[in-house]
Amino acid sequence: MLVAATALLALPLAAEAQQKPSRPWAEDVLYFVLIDRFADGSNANNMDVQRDNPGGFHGGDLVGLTRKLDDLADLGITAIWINPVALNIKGAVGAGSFMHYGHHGYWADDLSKMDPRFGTEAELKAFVDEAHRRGIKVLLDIVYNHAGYDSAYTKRPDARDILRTTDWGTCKEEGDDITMCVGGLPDFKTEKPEVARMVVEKQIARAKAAGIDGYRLDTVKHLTPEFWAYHRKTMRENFGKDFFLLGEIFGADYLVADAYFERDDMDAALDFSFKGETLGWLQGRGRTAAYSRFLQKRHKVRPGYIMSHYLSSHDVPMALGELGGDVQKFRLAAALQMASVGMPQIYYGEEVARTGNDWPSNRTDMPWGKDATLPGKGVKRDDGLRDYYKRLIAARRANPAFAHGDYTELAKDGDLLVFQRAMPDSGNAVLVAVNRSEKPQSATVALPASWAGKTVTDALTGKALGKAEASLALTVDGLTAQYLVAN
Ligand SMILES: [Ca+2]
Ligand SMILES: [Ca+2]
Repeated sequence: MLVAATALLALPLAAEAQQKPSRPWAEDVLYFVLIDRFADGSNANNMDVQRDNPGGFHGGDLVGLTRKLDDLADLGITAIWINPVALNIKGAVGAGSFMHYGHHGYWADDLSKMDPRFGTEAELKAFVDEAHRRGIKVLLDIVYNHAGYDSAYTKRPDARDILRTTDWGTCKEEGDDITMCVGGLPDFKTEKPEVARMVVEKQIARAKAAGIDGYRLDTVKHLTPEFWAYHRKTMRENFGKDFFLLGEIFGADYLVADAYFERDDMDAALDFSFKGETLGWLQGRGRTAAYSRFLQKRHKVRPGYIMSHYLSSHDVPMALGELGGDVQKFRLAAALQMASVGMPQIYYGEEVARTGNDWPSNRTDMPWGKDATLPGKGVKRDDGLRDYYKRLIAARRANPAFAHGDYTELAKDGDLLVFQRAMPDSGNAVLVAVNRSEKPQSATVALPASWAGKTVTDALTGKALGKAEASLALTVDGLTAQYLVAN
């Protein structure tokens, strides 16, 4: 019944482009979707679907994703990053039972066309309009650095002028960062202005027609600073000054990303440091004081720029898998993520305990449980974890101190970390307490002066802890996080 109702609701297309959400990017909670693995909304675009092959196409598309927007709005996320949608190669890499196809969108065959497996340009626009109607922004993933294996580019008469490639459409992984073939993928010679224009301009019309809010930029460190300067200028000319650019500078933390921010090449970068530090601390590696110092240092990001911190992605093992399936510890990781400065990024399905670990199992189907949506129909999911994520996200959105506040360490001895996120100007403050041990831990912490006379409440449970005084004797249960607020 639920499925039939949502299918009907998604049918009428928005008559006009919806107004873009005006929320500052620093306040967004991002959700990253691999379209092929999320929701199959149309059989008509299913070609070569092999749901038993972890490297195959599983049939998900933009129509299916659009039908799930109410579900994502209910989770509380405010922006969605979708994988590249340019036409991908038809062939596969690999042999036997594991043939790896371009189901992820990163192996372009023709940048000027859209991959029909994901949908049509009209369906992309309908998805963006419906997202905007719910206050959700859309980031489109864009690859400028390389083409897919054995793509149509390799077969062009001028292939050697535009690509580092061989006749068989792959390339040795050698050279420097700029000229190497990442993963053996033929490298576009983007240091040539005409090639830079080709890869950039072929993708503008589609994004413009759809009303996309910004790009997630792939393989940033494999293109030159001159390319990124040209790119920023071209984006602003075409989309206006607010078009958001989130770069994947592989391995970067705020220090590495700063060279790009200093030149204003982009607005934000993926934070490759958060996951390892956080899982390491939760697994008992390293002292609480050192982890607290790490969280504090993340605030040193250049003002006006954003680091987007994740726990899992399509390029790294799933965090829950790395924690050995320990959902309680994973909850603590999510609580730390939502309490930290930057743009938290949820990788599809980790909010319902999607199973998987390292590639290719980090790209499994979105678990839909009893919902009849393919390809993840019948796949077990943890709705209790989703409820927990809803509470984390709601608390983050209700308290601007999470996005904008400073960081003050309050307790860092043993296994209990307590810190304050506060905005001195507005008075909004949150105390975050996370206990990584299995036993209850206690600490006495100072409370913000602005809390005097108010009731201290744990925003995650709704439980009142009493009237605020100058300090609070806090006890946190084993493997538990608290977000203390005053009201
Ligand atoms: Ca489909
Ligand atoms: Ca390159």
